[in-house]
Amino acid sequence: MKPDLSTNIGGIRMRNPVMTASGTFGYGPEYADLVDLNQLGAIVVKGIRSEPTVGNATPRTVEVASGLINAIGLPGPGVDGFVDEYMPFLRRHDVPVIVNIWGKTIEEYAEVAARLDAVPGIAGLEVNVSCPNIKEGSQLFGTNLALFEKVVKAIRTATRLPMMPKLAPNVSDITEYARCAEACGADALSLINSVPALAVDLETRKAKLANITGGLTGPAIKPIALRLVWQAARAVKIPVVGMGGITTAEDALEYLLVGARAVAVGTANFTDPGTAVRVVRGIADYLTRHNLTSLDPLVGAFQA
Ligand code: RRO
Repeated sequence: MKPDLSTNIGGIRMRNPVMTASGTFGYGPEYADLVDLNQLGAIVVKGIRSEPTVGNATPRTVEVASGLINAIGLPGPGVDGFVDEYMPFLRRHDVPVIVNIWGKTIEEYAEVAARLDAVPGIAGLEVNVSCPNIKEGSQLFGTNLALFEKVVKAIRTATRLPMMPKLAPNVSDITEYARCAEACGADALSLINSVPALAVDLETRKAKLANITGGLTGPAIKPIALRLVWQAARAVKIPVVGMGGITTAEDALEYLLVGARAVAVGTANFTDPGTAVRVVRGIADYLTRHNLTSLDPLVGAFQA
């Protein structure tokens, strides 16, 4: 018998626990010729704010040992552009669509959440309070607990959609943010965003990225993310989505063991767009080999 891979992330029902991480999968159509989107647990689209945005100067990405540093700066079509250009395509698929949202002010976050609330076909919102590459607002909201609380409360008031803040890794106590999100009405949590980082060019003696600093992702950050997901998941009852360096089913299973109810594949999409689907199959094989019929006995089974 095939194991049941389904999971429920704060009201978002997923056929399997593997979603795509925001910023690594475009808005869906970019990957549709390469991946059967209906086999994914959910699609999380690149961050959307109220207005179209151009993003940072190039170079925006640099490869480093076991990872990638990016400073893309959130280029995007804005709410109206996203809804007009991409939602008709996404609605034709049978996969939950989670929209990652951001803003430069608390009012803008709330406005974006309210406008998306009225759009058919959106399963939930991921709130990006942790972009390392935006000077105004966004980064600050994820590393200052008082501002984090305000933004989560404002979004809760603005929308009935399931809502999950995406936590920053560079805080001294992740459990404070996890508990605060839960207390402010978040339905789930996702973590981690990228780790603030720097790459230096020896010849020019300058930074390799135009933005100077960027966010590190990929296998290099998996152990950092696992520790944070473990701590966050133990601190709250709401479901946690774990991500950071997932390339194989084994990586994903480690996140489930430390308490994640779902995972996201990010940087690996750039080298192998089929990663998420491969991870789904690998999780199913693992359950079968261990005579498990669902994910439940695995989630949080890690013994410290
Ligand atoms: O667009 C980006 O530069 C970016 C964002 Br919004 C984010 O949340 N995390 C990241 O690594 N890059």
